[in-house]
Amino acid sequence: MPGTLITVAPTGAETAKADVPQLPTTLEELVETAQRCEAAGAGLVHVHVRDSDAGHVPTLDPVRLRDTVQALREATDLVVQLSTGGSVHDPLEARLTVLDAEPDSCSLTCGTLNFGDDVFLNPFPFMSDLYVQAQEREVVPEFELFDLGHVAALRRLLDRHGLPYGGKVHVDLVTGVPGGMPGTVEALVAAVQMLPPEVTSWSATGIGRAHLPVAAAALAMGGHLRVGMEDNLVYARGRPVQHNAELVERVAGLATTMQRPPLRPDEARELLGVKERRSR
Ligand code: KMH
Ligand code: ZN
Repeated sequence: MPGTLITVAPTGAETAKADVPQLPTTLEELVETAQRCEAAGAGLVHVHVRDSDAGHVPTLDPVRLRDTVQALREATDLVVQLSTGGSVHDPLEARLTVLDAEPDSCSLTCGTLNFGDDVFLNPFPFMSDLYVQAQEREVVPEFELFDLGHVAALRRLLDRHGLPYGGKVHVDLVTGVPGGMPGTVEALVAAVQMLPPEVTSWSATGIGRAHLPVAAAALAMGGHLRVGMEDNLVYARGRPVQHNAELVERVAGLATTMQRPPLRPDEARELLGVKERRSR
């Protein structure tokens, strides 16, 4: 069985810096986090950018996005994935412009869902536009599947537009969002059983306290892992996460125990079929 791709999602768009000061939101904090997570076993960083001049709110500012990709590429070998989900308040048009920053990879959510008390909007025409533009720009999408209907929508997308750039199809099964599939082993098994045959690798995310059982189940089923403060702020009962690297270290240990040690960034690049954009 192959090793384990560990994705770290260090920031997200939902948590306020004022509530969680250890959340990495500045460029310096993000780079330091990426370096420590790489050393702990991460192969990919899933990035949401914040505007540190304006209360650390989520932003899709093109200059900040480009600077962030460049800084992470210079400081680490991690696969750099930009979120095209942004925050629930970002307009669809702005979310498409994320590709202008030329990341290695971009997230692509395969359907609309309730997201807590909000709605995370992903109509099929938007998914199609994003997918085709990613193909044209040679950016590898990671399909974010929050529900079983999203698995079916991925099949529709692949039928209509063919394979992504690089020929690999990597999905992340996101469980435990209020409005999506629950963070249970049963939901994970159902989603994995429905994956289209084109899927070459999958990872799983459990939101909040689901992150550990979902990680353990994913490892046992041959899947890869995503952890990070975007998804979970509690390391153990009564003990907040102090740094994203703690979460990476813990699942890297679990993966190693399961005889599926963390993939190095170059192995992650091969797994996902990303284009070589580093100048070193
Ligand atoms: N922040 C959520 C609304 C993604 O990064 O593509 C969407 C999200 C998914 O986090
Ligand atoms: Zn995200």
